[in-house]
Amino acid sequence: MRTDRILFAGGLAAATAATGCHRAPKTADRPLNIVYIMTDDHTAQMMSCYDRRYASTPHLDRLAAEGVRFTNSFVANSLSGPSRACMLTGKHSHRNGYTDNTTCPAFDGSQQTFPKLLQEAGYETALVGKWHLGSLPTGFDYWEIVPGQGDYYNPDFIRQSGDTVRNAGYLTRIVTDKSIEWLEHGRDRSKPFCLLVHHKALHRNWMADTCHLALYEDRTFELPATFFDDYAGRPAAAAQEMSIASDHDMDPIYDLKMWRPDRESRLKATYEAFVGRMDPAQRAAWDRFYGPIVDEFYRRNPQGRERAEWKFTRYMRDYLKTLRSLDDEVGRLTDYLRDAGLLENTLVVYTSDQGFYMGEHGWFDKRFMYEESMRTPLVMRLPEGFDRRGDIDEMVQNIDYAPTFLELAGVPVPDDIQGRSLVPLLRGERPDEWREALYYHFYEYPAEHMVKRHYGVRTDRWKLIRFYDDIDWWELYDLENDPEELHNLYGKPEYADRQREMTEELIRLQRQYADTLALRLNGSAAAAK
Ligand code: SGN
Ligand code: CA
Repeated sequence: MRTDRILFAGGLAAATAATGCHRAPKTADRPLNIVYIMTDDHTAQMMSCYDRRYASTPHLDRLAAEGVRFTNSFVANSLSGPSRACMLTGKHSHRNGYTDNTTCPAFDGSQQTFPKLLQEAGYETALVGKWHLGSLPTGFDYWEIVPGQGDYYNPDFIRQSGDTVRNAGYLTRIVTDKSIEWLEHGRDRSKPFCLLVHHKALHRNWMADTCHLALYEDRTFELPATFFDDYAGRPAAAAQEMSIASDHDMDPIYDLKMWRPDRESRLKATYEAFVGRMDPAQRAAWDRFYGPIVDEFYRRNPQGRERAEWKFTRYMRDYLKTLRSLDDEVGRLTDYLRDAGLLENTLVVYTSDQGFYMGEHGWFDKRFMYEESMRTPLVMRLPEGFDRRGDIDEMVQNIDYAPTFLELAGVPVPDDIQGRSLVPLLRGERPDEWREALYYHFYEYPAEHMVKRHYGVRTDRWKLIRFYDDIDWWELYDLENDPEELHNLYGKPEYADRQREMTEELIRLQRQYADTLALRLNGSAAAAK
């Protein structure tokens, strides 16, 4: 690997020569900037450029309309910390060491990450918002992060000085304010920059800004066809604790704000801590809005199917209200970049740390390798010189961001990075040997939501999953004929050849990525079937 510093007077062109694979865009005399916006739990079903049923996200859609939309974008491990570690390192979880949010105390910040490599190459690097990796950020000239999951209202921020400071206001706005402040006044303008704007929104429990509380109250939403799934043939799906219908899993008080002094729940105290952060005006607006809904809920006290549907409606409305701030704030940041004359020379990326269930299979949350949570939205507004527009259909994964940013910056991609640079796709090339299969491995069990450990492989049409640990269970899906993944074909004689091919592909990827734990686990009798 080449680690020497690249000088930016003609740096991009120099790097082109060094790597031999970088056709310099029009702006070759100016290195490109990167603004990497990532949200939390924002799923493609709730982004109108992907799905028009529920949400309207004009500012996000505009990024896609002015750039590209990835139609097959996936994560390697559908959970916040692990997903962030994959994107920082360009490596699968078993290689970056951050496999889950509960047993991993801290991301090892001494390892190679793309911000560090950009910084070494002369970039100014910054991070604002959610980090969620236990340790403090490394590789950034400037950072300001929320502790853990952060708070929507009057959030604390940890600063580089080590101080924790409370900021008045609503988090999604504050993250944008701080980002713009750094772009305007904080950075060294003689250098290209890479800014990570990482929002807490739309993480549970979907607390909207007071100015958006009244929105969408007239909206109802068609239930997903699989809302009342019976999980036949899928014991791990049956064992999860992420059901909207269950008051244990989706708590009416905590998740849906149905707080009343005489009602108790597992998460009531957590909710009280959240609203306890509000100032009197915020709290008054909050209570004014939710008060009548709370009264009506306990008066009617819906049960069974009616209760599940009522919960789904409230969940969807709260999620949409919270999304409204996010879309507006992405618009505000993009406008700033345009007004400051930065947009033409900047790659703007928008993605989420994973997808999310909006009632499919009856669920909220993520974790599973099933489509809704393995997928993640990904759009990019491209800098001048990249003429690709519209959809990119190749399968891409969050381990690809690091090599993409490095190649765009003219920094050689180290050999141990497992992702692939998306730059050829952004240039409109159609590499014949693009990857044909994706690898996935989820580890957080036993833990909240009780999704069992599993790994698997996905091609454009087929998906093979193996759940392990306190279960040994395989699933095979035909995504073309069964996009909702309801019919487990594993073990059916007519699919024996397909099953063998997919098992071979799984082992091939585990070898390629050196997932030694999984390879060892494959040694069980089940794998040999
Ligand atoms: C919290 C949430 C969970 C969520 C995890 C992981 N519970 O623990 O619902 O699955 O985060 O989310 S809560 O009671 O704290 O809201 S992640 O996106 O950060 O991985
Ligand atoms: Ca998340």
